[in-house]
Amino acid sequence: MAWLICFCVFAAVILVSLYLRKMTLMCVRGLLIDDRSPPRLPSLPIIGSLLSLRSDSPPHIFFQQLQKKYGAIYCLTMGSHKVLIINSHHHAKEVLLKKGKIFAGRPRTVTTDILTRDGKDIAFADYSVTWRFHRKIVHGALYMFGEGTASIEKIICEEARSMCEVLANLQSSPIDLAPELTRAVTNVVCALCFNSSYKRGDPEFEAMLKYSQGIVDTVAKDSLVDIFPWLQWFPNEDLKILKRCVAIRDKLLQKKYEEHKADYSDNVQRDLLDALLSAKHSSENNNTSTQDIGLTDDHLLMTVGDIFGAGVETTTTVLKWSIVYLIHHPKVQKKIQEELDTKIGRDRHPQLSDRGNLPYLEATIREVLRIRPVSPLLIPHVALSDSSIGEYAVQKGTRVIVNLWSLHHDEKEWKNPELFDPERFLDEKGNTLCYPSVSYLPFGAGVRVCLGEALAKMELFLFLSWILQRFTLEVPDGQPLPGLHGKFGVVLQPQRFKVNARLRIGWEKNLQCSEVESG
Ligand code: PLO
Repeated sequence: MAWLICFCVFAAVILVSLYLRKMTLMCVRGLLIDDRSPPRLPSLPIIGSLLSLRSDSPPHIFFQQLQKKYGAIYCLTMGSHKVLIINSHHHAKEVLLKKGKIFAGRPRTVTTDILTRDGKDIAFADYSVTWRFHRKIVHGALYMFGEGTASIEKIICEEARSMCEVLANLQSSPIDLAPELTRAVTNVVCALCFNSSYKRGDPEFEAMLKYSQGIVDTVAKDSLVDIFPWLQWFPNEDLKILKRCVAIRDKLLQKKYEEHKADYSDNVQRDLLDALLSAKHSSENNNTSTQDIGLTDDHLLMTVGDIFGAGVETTTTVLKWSIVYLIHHPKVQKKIQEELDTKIGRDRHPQLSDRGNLPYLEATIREVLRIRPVSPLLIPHVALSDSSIGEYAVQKGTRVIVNLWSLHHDEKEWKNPELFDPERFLDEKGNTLCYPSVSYLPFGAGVRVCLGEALAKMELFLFLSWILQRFTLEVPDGQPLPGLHGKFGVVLQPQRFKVNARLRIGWEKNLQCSEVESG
């Protein structure tokens, strides 16, 4: 009996001491974690920080304003997800570059899952072996059919020529340039992805314009349904639009896919889709399961859809913003034209080899990308393991939003950040390009950096130089200047506006011969 009592006392002592040890450890850890947690917005069960996020400003501007109260890095809760908002370039570079692999995850959301068949694309797919493999193929193919070839310059110039012809024929009537710009940019991406192009008024192109806008308006903009996924089971007009637009896009992609499969040959690779098909065939020949490696039909279609969608919407948006700012700043426009007149003249069209000779135009493109970044909040990242940012601990699964808008409008980094001033990217003499601040990441950085950066820069340079060599863009008489705020979404688009594209003196006759000559 005595030994039983002894045993019970002994066991009780052990249990109590173990319990106390665990409690002490938890307290210490809790203290440590709390100490190392960034400032936090108030949060309630279920709805999270929603009440503190009510604002008339779009998210990128509101997040920038919240810095005054919470500092450059703070956290909030969206539904059940912890979200960190990064507003400084130090922290942004730690997330994107230094710890790029740790923060390379992507959240799954209702709208992006609809767009990408549950993350079978590149931009919105989570980090995985499949994702890495796809990115590598696309990277190679983009180089093979775009950046790395002379033919892409020819394609862009041909589209620029056709666009200028349309503008010349619409003299003295105010026009919405958006459809023409979009067609030109679409045809470049179409050549790259599908080795095809669209003529003006092609019904398939008109359908594409519509579905793409529907997707931009409804996908990945932190709508309530992405925060509270259970809302998808209630009537939701945006989700209906998104599903309808995605269905139209998928039909179009499927058609291109079938056409490519029908006349595919192992010996000729015509475009990105052929490059993907070739990778699929070689893995099938090697008896590797396409399921395992992620080369299913769904993966191929979603990847092409991504490149096509990104290629069209991003470059078109930057071109539109460039025109908005050029109309607001006629002096900048005039300076670019003077540069074009002296360095190129009227006897030939601009070429990629002129890029180094037109610093003022390049500086203007950099300034547009600074003042109106295409994607002001980038696409959210997710921590794939426990880590840290600056002095703060970050737990696995935390979502991280890099507010590019704050980086590009940081008063400590940029003089008068609200001012449109291309000269900030030029040295004192105005001849040499420079970066006055490191707080500048228009294409993101690191593991998830934009795949189309080089192509986009070529297109922006060629389209803008062709247009400004021939035309002066002005706001039509009696019309207000286009708005500068834009519409927040997965890309920050300017509101619709009309312009007069007036042929410059001396170009009335010159246009024809310069168009025919290939340079
Ligand atoms: C644009 C509308 C298209 O129909 C589908 C599409 C695919 C890829 C997306 C793109 C949209 C918007 C811009 C995105 C791109 C992937 C990378 C790019 C989000 C939604 C940016 C800016 O990160």
